[in-house]
Amino acid sequence: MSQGKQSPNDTAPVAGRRRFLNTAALASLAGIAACTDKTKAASPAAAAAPHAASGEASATHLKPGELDTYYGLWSGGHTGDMRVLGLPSGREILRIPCFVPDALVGWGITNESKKIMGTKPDGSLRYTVGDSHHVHASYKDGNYDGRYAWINDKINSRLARIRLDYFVCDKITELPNVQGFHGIFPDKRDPVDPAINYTTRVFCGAEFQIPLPNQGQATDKAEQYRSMFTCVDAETMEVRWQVLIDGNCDLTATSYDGKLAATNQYNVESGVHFEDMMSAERDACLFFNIARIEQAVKDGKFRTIGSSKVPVVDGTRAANADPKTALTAYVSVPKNPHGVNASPDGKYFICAGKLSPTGTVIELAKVLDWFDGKLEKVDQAIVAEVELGLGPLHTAFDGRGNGYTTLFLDSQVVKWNIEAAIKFHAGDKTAKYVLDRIDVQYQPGHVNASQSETVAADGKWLAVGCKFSKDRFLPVGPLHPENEQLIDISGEKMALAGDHPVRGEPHDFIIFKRELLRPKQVYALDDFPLAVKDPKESGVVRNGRKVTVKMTSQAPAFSLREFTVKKGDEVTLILTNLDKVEDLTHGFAIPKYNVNFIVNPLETASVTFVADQPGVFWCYCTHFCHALHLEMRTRMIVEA
Ligand code: RUQ
Ligand code: CUA
Ligand code: CA
Repeated sequence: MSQGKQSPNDTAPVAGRRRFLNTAALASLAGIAACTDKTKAASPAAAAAPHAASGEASATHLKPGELDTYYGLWSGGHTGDMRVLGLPSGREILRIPCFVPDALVGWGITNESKKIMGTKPDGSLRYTVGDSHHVHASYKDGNYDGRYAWINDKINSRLARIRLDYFVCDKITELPNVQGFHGIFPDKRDPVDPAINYTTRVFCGAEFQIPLPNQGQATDKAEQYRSMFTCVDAETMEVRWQVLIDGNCDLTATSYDGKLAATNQYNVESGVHFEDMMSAERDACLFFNIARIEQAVKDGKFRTIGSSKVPVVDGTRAANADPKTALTAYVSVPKNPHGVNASPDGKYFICAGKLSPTGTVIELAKVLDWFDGKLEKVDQAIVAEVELGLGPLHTAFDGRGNGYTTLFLDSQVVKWNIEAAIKFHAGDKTAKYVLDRIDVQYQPGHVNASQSETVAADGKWLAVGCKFSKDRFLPVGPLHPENEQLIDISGEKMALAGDHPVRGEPHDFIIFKRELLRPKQVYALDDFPLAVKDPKESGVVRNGRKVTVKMTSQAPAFSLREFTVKKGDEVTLILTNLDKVEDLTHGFAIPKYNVNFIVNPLETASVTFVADQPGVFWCYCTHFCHALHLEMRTRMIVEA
């Protein structure tokens, strides 16, 4: 379809090679893009006049002491954490460890964090690597409600939840029977009960197809490799159900009425080799009818796979040909799409083309019509398929009817009007849908705007995750930072407002108004079952070879000056920080025992270790807390 289209009335005529990318062209372009700047020269819009900065852009430079107006929650990529940025300044304020140990807070060291991360029978961490991609937060009435954020780990198929009152990870769930867990999105309300106008589910797409169950059988039979779409309960974090599908899942979006979730599919071919995944001209955007799936699970129309107890319903094409009973609908979109995003007016999902230079607009009301038997073919839900540029990946929104799509190969963001694109697609060739293009530095992946996928999209700021920074920062050897750029989108023209180096490698992020969160700055003592509530409770309690050491901290001292254990004891040390003052954190390090963690105001944390080395060990406070911080120590004596 895209090949038959006339070029839009863009800044320059669309050259033939821009119409469609075959595999070879993509490979060569990607090569060029990654190592030189030739893509800029090849791009017609790159020659356009530089964009004038508008007044808003200077707001990125906050005066000392001024606070940002937006929070940004960023994925940390393979550092396996979530990062909190203040915007528009771009300052990194916090890293929240989830999937990977963290040396500052003792994540993966304390018993509490190990329990969340998951351990092997010997007590060691099950995983110490992660690859976090996607960050989304819980909704109420179509806007963020400040309860939770979620982030995925692609390597080990884990979903982590962050409490947005304390900015800590409180639960991690590993999805069964999937690999390459990529896109996530919370639902925005319940499809059936109108009273439930907030997030109760998180949907998770699995990118890689694997033999099911994956126990070593039939590994050579590619036709038996399958992928699944998973629903996790937002409160309990238990897996509710899975849908067996044809093809694979990449990214995920949800509708504002709670009725639909979708995933873009780049491998409908179910290829196990690179070339096979690009053999079909079109792939799909796969829709899930949430109410029907939940009903099928209730009615017992499911099976289970392997040792997992999770209900698996059948979402394959063959089983869902009748719209009246279908759980799924496969909408055909051009070759190897990436990114599916929900417009803030609730009407459309946008699929970016990746190997096709197009954006596809799918009207959700029409998808629902198909499920109701009122639309003959589900592909009729496509209301636009228009050219945007080379390598479209992700789309953000300004709440004024415009989409902002990253063009990986063109190193640009293109601003386009969705209703104009629909008119153009319907035959009105005078409809000018491309409104602006801006060069970014360089090769952008994710893009998101302030409040973008909420009903409160405000069209102020656009952040662009540039995968290559090349010459934008002081050279620091072969590993370059990535460049998170900030663009002012409040005017008609986009204006570049700032470069921000970030450690590799964030993928997705969300940006929202600071008023939506009310973080707590001090813990509640009673929230910790092990809390040592009074310094008088401090001491050493022996139970055979198991020893419990209870201690409190109050600047500048620990409640015990020393404590004694015997070589070979299994020691559990519990530390409660009784300081109630905001920002008064203590650390606790034990030399030679690989122990270091912190306790924030009124927090309790514990560690367990075997006292296998006799001697005197000065346990000291690692977090600067007081003028006598250096003196804040206790002695662990391990008797031979
Ligand atoms: S996907 S750009 Cu996870 Cu686009 Cu990273
Ligand atoms: Cu307590 Cu430093
Ligand atoms: Ca494909």
